[in-house]
Amino acid sequence: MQIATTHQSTDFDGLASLVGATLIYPGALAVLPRIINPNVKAFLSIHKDMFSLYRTGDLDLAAVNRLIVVDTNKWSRIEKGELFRDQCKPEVLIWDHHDPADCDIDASWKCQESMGANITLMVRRIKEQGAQISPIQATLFLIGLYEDTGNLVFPSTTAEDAYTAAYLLENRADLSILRTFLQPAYGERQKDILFEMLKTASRSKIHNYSASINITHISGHTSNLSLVVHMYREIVNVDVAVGIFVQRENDKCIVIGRSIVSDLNIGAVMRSMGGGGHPGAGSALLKSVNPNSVREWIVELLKGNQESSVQVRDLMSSPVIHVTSDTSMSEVSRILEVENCTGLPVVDQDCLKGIISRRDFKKLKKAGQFQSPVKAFMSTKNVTISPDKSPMHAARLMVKHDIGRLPVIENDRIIGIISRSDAMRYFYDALPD
Ligand SMILES: [Mn+2]
Repeated sequence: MQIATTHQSTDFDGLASLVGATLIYPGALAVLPRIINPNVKAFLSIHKDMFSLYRTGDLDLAAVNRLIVVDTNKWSRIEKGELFRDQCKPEVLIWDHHDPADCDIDASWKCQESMGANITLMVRRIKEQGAQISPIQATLFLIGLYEDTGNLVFPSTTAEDAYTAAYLLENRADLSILRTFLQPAYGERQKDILFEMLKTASRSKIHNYSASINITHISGHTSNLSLVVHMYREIVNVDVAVGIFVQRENDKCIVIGRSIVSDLNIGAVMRSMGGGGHPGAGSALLKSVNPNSVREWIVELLKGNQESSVQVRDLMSSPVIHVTSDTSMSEVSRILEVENCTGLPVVDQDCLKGIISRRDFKKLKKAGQFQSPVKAFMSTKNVTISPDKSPMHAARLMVKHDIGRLPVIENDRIIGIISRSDAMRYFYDALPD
């Protein structure tokens, strides 16, 4: 007997991959774990008859000679994983899109590729085999794909994910059904907690990013707290939001974080606390802790381990094309022309005195003033940056002050200049080697 199975707390990508496996391996039985996500449960309560799904209890597991594992690479996430690993020992095949380095399953065949959704890998094979995908299957596959890629906007999304979405739409995936089930479970309970959090919301600065770490007391099981934190971050409008949910009755703290800046890696913070996650999202579960200490701990972790790998130092231009404070305005005008730039730093003995830009020329009233030194016209309220800051920080300063370049200052000396285009080049991955 061959069976396919997926991780516990099955999400749509897991269920889609499970159904996908039955198309790739006709004859394989799809075994659904006992614990599945609430929205998957809602989907199945309506679509149950459309898919033949089994539970581990329905089958004689000793008779399993081939196990197809989809959307996970760990024994611990598979129901009866130990039994398969230690006793039944079937031939194992893996289809997974998580980091292969985390894989602890010794499989005889693997398809492991980084992809936004696992179903993308499986649809590739289904297509090659020429198997038909029904509109209901296409809908389920697309829900899985959209859920794991955040509607194709998560950074892990690949071009192949997007092509696969198109292919599933060609196969008549139904977007209105998809919307019904992808709509997250934001109910009364989640709303109450969100409102509670907003009452005590505060913002602070960590490495020039905005952060909000909130402590809220909850009681009883609440699903979808991660959605609450996601909404909280958007409403409070911070780069990083962390919810510390205190459950008095069982002495637990559920910590859930969201970050939209790569310099503050939530996954790394949660791993330090014994949890896990991605750079943008993560969680941890702590027992017998004081929530205030947890908050301080998170602040320390966010401050400590987050050093942007690429710094302003790596992107700045140096040496700096500049003028000195007694350079005449006519000479400045000529240099701006020759260098084809809109502004220049004014530097005396490596010290920044000011910035002169094309718009400062409006201050010139009489033609004779062209012979006056630049120091009379330059602006002296200069926004600068230190070389160890991140490109994101530089970009924000430029947007905030509406300027096109930032002098880079170290030990009171100008050591370079970073322009808007330098920062943009970095964001578009054209970083010089
Ligand atoms: Mn997945």
